[in-house]
Amino acid sequence: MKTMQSLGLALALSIGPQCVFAQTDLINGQITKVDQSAGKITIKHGPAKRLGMEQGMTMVYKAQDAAMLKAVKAGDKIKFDAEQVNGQYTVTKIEKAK
Ligand SMILES: [Cu+2]
Repeated sequence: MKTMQSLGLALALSIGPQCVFAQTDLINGQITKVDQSAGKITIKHGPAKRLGMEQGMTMVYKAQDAAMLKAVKAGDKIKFDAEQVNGQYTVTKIEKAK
């Protein structure tokens, strides 16, 4: 019985960190341009296989919320998340990278 309990604990420990990692699995990038009036942002980013981008590139994303663009500026290094909304690549989350 004791063995079962420690096995369960070991499983919980090994699963935990992976879940945290999945949630923070953002794309690394650097902002090259912010266009607040158009609600768009240009990001030079690394591979984002989840979005079908095998290699790094520079491209324009729509901002999900225009307010997101107020906190960032060209040259900022960021971590971001994006998804395709109505065929348009849209940034859903931006975090400043340290
Ligand atoms: Cu891209």
